[in-house]
Amino acid sequence: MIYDFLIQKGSSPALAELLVELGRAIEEISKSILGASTLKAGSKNAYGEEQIAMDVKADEIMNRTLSTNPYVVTYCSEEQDGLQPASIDGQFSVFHDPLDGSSLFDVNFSVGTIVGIYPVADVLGHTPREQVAALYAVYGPRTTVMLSVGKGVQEFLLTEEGWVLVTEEVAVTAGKKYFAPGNLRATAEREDYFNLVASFIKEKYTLRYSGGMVPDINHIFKKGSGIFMYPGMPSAPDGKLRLMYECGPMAFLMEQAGGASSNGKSSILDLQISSLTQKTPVYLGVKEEVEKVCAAVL
Ligand code: P6P
Repeated sequence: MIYDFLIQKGSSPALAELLVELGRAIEEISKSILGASTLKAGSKNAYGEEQIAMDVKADEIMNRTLSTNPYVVTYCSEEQDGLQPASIDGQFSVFHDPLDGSSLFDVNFSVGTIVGIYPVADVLGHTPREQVAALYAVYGPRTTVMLSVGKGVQEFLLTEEGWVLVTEEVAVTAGKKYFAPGNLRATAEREDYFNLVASFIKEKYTLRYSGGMVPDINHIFKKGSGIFMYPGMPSAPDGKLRLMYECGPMAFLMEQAGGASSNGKSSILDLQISSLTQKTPVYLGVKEEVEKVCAAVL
């Protein structure tokens, strides 16, 4: 019983119940993906980006779950513009990217859902270190979830009988050398990033990059080793990935698994939240690799 496991891990009953509900939402998204259209929905998200039908469907499933949950006071989807009210007596604000990597959906690459949960109604001025839980789901050949309630990282598998715990202690320590160099375009504008990527190539690192943040980082968690990079560049100094919906939850999970996160200068978890749409350069993975990257990038 996932609820009992979460309580044993130190989760409050309210948080455990919320996470069980999120598990049901992820199960519904997973089933919806099986026969989903890859066509555009004819709508745009809060940033004016074209949506596919599955973007809209996943967003609707997540928002329906959050808007009716008694423990959620506010929630915000990366697809929408601004905090949405839920239950006035709720204690958590929830941020989610309902279908990360949807540009890869038509080519049938793995995509994911990312969630960060805060114990405050208004996160502005707070930091991602204050998250009480973070998770992501990978919709691949199998549907799995990586979750932390602040006591390490656990992995769950969706089966016909429901969710089962498959890994009780996910650890990112060291091992085979993998690298996931996002935003390679930046090497044309940044000699430091060009030289860093070249150093990984010269040291015969194995490339593991699909263009989907969730499967690319899941590879690091499952192999226990690797480095994911998505730097900024002069034309986009803060890069592309958003603190609330992608980098904050992933940094929480990575540091809970013994890895490290950075924006090039400090832990992602210590960045002050000044906007719900703020972006940040992001480096995630084995501590030594993150330290190497921070020493190399200007
Ligand atoms: P690029 C997917 O669109 C995404 O938001 C992340 O999942 C991924 O890490 C990144 O963008 C990939 O960006 O520039 O390689 O297409």
